Amino acid sequence: MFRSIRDSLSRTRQSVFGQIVNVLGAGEIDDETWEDLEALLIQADMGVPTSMDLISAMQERVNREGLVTTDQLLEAMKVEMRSIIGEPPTFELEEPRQLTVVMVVGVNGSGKTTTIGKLAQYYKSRDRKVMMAAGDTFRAAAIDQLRIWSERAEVPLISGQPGSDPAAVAYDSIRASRARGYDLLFIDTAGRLHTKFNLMQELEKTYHVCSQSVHSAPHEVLLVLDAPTGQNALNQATKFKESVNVTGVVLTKLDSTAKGGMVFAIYRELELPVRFIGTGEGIQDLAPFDPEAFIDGLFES
Ligand SMILES: Nc1nc2c(ncn2[C@@H]2O[C@H](COP(=O)(O)OP(=O)(O)O)[C@@H](O)[C@H]2O)c(=O)[nH]1
Ligand SMILES: [Mg+2]
Repeated sequence: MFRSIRDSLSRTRQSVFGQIVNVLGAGEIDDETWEDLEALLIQADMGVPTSMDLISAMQERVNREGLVTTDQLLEAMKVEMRSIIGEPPTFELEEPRQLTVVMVVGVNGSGKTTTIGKLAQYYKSRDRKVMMAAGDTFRAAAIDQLRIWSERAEVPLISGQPGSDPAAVAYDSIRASRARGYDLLFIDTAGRLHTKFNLMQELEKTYHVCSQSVHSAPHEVLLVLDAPTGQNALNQATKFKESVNVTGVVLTKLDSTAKGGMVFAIYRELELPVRFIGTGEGIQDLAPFDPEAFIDGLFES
């Protein structure tokens, strides 16, 4: 697991955080050092407010504690990064109950369907009885794609006809999970609709069906964000948050970008916990988010 987070951060480490180590080790800390640091953090997609907060927290420590060596500065940065992440709220997905319903939302191409395949495999291997629902009914190909993942993970799939009502598929899948004794249901959703439908309204309908059918469902609404799209992904996230009660983030494609700093913007700006990281296109390429491993992975060479 550690290796997987570490490997997926190699681009971030090489391009940005490696330079941060150089800046911190370049000699006396002056205004230019802080400016260079801030530029690098923004380049890593930490976002302006989060980067500025981190810099001022570090400046305060440098002044108060008289930090000078590269090691001291790096350690201070890691501690401040860790405090941005804080302690996550309870992960409802992993709490014991008869049936846990998880909606997976996000724009097209962010990695929802792939992530459901990976999550199904991950939790199946942890002795959960997993089922999937093909709630992206607007494209026949989306249903087929989830079917392939359900076969790979060897978990059952509930689907409807292409073009059918996604909320009805959600309803059917909840009934099927109950009837067949499954305890973890992942519902895939559309990321873009034909123009006559409103995506957020459709998601709200599915959300409503879940909450009407199972006590306090959906227990998690996981928002899948595509790390390479950076600030754009953060803007989308705000829209999803306004519409459904998003409870956590899966950050995908961290293996293909240098923008690992996004994790901190997700915590600080969106106030959402990151639950998993996508580290590739295969079924095993998923790592539970571990703050210490993540932060260490940004710096270690
Ligand atoms: N490199 C990489 N590619 C990913 C990852 N997650 C998903 N993808 C790819 O992103 C593309 C879109 O994924 P898909 O699951 O269809 O997205 P959806 O439209 O949100 O359901 C596919 O080509 C996936 O293989 C990841 O963690 N790393
Ligand atoms: Mg999909």
